[in-house]
Amino acid sequence: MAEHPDTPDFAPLDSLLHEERVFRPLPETLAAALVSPARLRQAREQAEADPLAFWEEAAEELDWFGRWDQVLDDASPPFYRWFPGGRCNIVYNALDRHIQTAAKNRLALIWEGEPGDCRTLTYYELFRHVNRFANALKSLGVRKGDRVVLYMPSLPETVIAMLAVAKIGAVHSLVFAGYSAKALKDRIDDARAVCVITVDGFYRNGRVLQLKQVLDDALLLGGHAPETVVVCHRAHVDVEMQDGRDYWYEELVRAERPQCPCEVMDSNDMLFVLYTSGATGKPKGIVHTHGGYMVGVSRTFRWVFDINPTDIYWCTADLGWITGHSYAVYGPLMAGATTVLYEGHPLYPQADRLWSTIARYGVTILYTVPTLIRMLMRFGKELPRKHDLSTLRLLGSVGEPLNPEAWVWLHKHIGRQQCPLLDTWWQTETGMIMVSPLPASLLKPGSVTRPLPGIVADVVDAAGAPVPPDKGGLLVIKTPWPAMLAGIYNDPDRYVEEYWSVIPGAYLTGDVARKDEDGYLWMQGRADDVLVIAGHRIGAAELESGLVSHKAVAEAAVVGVPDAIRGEVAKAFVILAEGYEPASALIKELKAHLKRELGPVAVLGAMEFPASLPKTRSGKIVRRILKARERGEEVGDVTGVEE
Ligand code: 6R9
Repeated sequence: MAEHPDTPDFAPLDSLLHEERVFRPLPETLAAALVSPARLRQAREQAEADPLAFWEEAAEELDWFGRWDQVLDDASPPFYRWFPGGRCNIVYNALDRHIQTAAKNRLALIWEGEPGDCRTLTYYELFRHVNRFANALKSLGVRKGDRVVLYMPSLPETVIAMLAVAKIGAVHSLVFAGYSAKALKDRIDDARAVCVITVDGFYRNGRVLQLKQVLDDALLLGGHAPETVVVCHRAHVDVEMQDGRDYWYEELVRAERPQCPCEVMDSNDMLFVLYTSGATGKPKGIVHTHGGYMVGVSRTFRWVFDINPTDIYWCTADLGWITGHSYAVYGPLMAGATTVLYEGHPLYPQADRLWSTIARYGVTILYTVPTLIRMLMRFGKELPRKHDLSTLRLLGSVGEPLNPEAWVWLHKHIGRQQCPLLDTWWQTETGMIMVSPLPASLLKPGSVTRPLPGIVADVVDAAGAPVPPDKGGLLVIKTPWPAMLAGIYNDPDRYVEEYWSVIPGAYLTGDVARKDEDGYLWMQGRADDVLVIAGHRIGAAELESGLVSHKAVAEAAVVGVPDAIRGEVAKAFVILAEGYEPASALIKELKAHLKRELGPVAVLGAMEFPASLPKTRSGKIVRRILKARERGEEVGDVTGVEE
């Protein structure tokens, strides 16, 4: 999602949000934590003194076919290469090695379809499915290095296909099932995919979405033509199959053997390309490789989620999002954990689907997104109370700033004030969680706390100088990390330009944040969304947080609109909570509330009450659409936008 901020004159931001609440870990949490505060302190010291030894130790927890020559090759920055010379395959760590241990018969996957059907797969079963499909792909002529596009929703076959593609050394590229034919075509073109895997149709919000049909439409648009198309049965709707190009998944795998060795990859061989929806139209393919990615994801998954064999872990992210890749598939499988997957809409058929699902499977760890939490808050605390959520022991959030009110609600009403709530900051490009508490950390609602050990992040001004505490600035990463992107597919110049050129020597995240006196980070939104009101720079996230802290507001998006006197004023798009109607008294009240919360600078201009906000499938508000509309400008690429 990261967009490059075109703000070379970037000055520090004012911070308006002041949150004083602090939550200490319970003694029992501290006692049980995989990473105790003492261990965390030691890890930070070690990582600071010798970062390469720190990451090398993490690499040694995984299985390799051949040891690396070096931990990090930094001879030609920013093209860093982690564990060069190392021989490995991430799938070996996610599957093959578990087959030789007690994990063999453990559940790898619990999958629930939107209509309520359920399937489970043990590690051994998943292993056999993956091997069969890996062999089938080879029979179709897919080779090491070939790109395979997966246009699929969250299904067991999607996980099987990801792992099968990676196992034979090919490169997967998932495209959200929900993207249009045009968006799909652009991605097939850019990746020059030899094969596309899809399904006949799937269930979303009570309807069947006919994916094969969309793929047919995409391929009719011309451009690069894949040699083969594989179609899985899901919704059992009629589809057209083109002779010699289209094959049914079930027929392909039937005759294949359930054994298939992992292709031996170099650490820096490509694992996947994942496209982020840029503002400019041209899709940007973020490249991740086997070695560094597996080390970074494995380490962060185990440390942050404190995983143990009895956990039932549910990451609600769609598999087509980086969160689905790293923390619904690769992270949990490398840890030998049980991961829950859900096909459909989180509020279908009712608003308590999330809560009933947790109860049904005894979910112990829930990793989800702020937009869903805010949506569920709207339905009140009675709804979760109807379900047994007592199995939960950890809560996680990702994707957007989690405002303090939503944080406290989740912690109190879902987490019984006992479950640590981990707000994790990271990006498609970072591949792994970068800034996050661990279960034993002291928590402040609304803060992503501190960079994980081994991660050197800072808040700087346009010249790259650190800004004083409590001022906002550009969030940058100052040293390479294992799961970092290897580049942009087929576009090395764009990689250098967008991420490494604005602040020399540092990776530009495109986000703005402030650091408090304790070194805790508070995300203020995207640099592109910063408002300049009467000379004050304010992050959109703070204004939005101020608004949603009012009980009438379920969700809010704030953008700057030009103003003759103040330069810019804030315009708010507000979704009201149940039982509230837009009225001039309420508008007045909300404006006053914002000033009370954030101070006199927080001047709201107009307010609108749309039926919904433009969002990506991963739940991010796409403010640039609102902004462009306000300014009468071109909206640009909207392929990633769902609602
Ligand atoms: C994993 C993911 C990345 C952008 C990122 C930032 C926003 C992610 C956040 C957060 C505040 C958090 N973001 N986590 N903002 N607090 N905990 O979301 O990847 O889709 O590439 O988006 O999402 O703006 O730069 P991606």
